[in-house]
Amino acid sequence: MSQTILKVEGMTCNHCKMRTEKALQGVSGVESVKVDLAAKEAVITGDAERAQLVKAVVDAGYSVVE
Ligand SMILES: [Cu+2]
Repeated sequence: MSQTILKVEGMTCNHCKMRTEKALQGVSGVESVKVDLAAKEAVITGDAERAQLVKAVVDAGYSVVE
């Protein structure tokens, strides 16, 4: 199992945080998700592909800084 850290831009409140978490949890292979709103960081564990994780965040309306 691996860990992926994404820098997420565009989240402004707790609602955004929950939206991002939900989107990431929906990606196949994801075991757990932790989003830190202040740090603009999402920590994902599991065997999901990074590209799929990025797509989920973008589809939710936010962006990922590579
Ligand atoms: Cu918000």
